[in-house]
Parts: sequence; C-alpha cells; structure tokens
Amino acid sequence: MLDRIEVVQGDITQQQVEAIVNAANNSLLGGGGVDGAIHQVAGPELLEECRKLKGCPTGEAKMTRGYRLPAKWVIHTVGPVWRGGNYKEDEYLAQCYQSCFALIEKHQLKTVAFPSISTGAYRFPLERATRIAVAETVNFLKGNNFVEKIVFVCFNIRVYDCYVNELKSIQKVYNIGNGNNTLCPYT
Ligand code: AR6
Repeated sequence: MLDRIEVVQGDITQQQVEAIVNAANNSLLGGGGVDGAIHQVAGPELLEECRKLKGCPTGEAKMTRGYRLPAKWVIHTVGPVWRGGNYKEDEYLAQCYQSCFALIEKHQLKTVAFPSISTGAYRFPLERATRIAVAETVNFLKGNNFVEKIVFVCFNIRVYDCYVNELKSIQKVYNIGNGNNTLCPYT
C-alpha cells in the first residue's frame, strides 16, 4: 500500500499523471500559489470551465479538464484557512482529501498528484497538515486497489522533508503491523 505513494520535490504543473489536485479558493476563479501556477499553464480555457462551477465550499472538490497541462484532469479543492486550530481546520482539511479521493474513485483515476493543501497562503501548520494528508491517503489506499500512484508534490525541500519524515514514521507502524519490511519507494 505504501509502495503506491511517492514524494517528489517539484512543480505540480509538470507532473505526468492523469489528474493533479489544485489548492483553490471558494471562488474557483484562480489566485496565487499552486492555483496561479495551474491556471497559468492550463490556459484561459480552465478559467472558463471554472466559471461554470459557481465556486466550491471549503472541504469539497470539483473536477475540470486540464487543457494545456500534461495532466488530463484537475481536481479543485478548497482547504481551510488556519485560524488557530479551533475552527474545525483539521476536519476541513481531512475532508478535502476525502472529497478528492471520492472523485478519484468515481472517475477511476489511476495516477494523481497532490500539493500540500492549505500550507501556503492559508497558513495551516505544515507538520500537522502533512499528518492529515498522509493519514487520509493511507486510509483511502487501504480500501482501493485500482489507484496505482499518489504523488505528493513538494514545492520546496522543507515540505519534502516533512512528507518523507511522516511516511517514515507511518512505515514503521505499518511494517510492525504487517511483518512487512519492504522499503517504500519515495525518492
Ligand atoms: N507545485 C507544487 N506546489 C506548489 C506550487 C507548484 N507549482 N506552487 C506553490 N506550491 P498555496 P493554500 C505549494 O498558497 O495554502 C491561492 O491564492 C506551496 O509552496 O498555493 O491552500 C488560492 O487561490 C505550498 O506548500 O495554497 C487560495 O486563495 C502549497 O503549494 C489560496 O492560495 C500550498 O500553498 C490557497 O492557499
């Protein structure tokens, strides 16, 4: 199961996967960060399709085509803005991953790349967000044999190290539970 998770440092717009996830805002009409990068590479047709979606509530996800991106599809999800931790931020972030996985399952996507949702402009603490991202992904993959690869695309080394460390600690727990000592191929 962990062998289907990859961590790479890079730009999500360049990933050769079926779908990439966008950390969008409620309007779905573009913005900065990963959202801006995705719209820039996908081209104006993406914004046109997004206008028809009439926004997206926090924690939910909507899918569009990828247009000029290498990825055929974009799954737009809206993470919570961090407000200190007492406003259900953890639940909303977990819900983002669950909403994306529901679409991944519905459309039978095999390869999907995720950015670190909410940890940029929305200021969600990175370690905490990474624990949620990994836990939700592991939980989904346990019950799904169709997905071949989930890639966590980390824009910088700090994010990359955080994901690798989290996966290492999960792997320990997982290996103890299964007596399985194969190494996870995150690179
Ligand atoms: N590829 C992969 N990761 C990236 C890229 C990229 N090209 N560019 C940035 N990141 P953010 P949020 C990382 O701010 O916190 C937008 O304006 C970045 O380093 O993009 O969910 C939206 O319109 C960070 O680790 O998303 C919303 O208004 C992660 O992506 C708001 O920002 C998320 O940072 C959403 O904020």
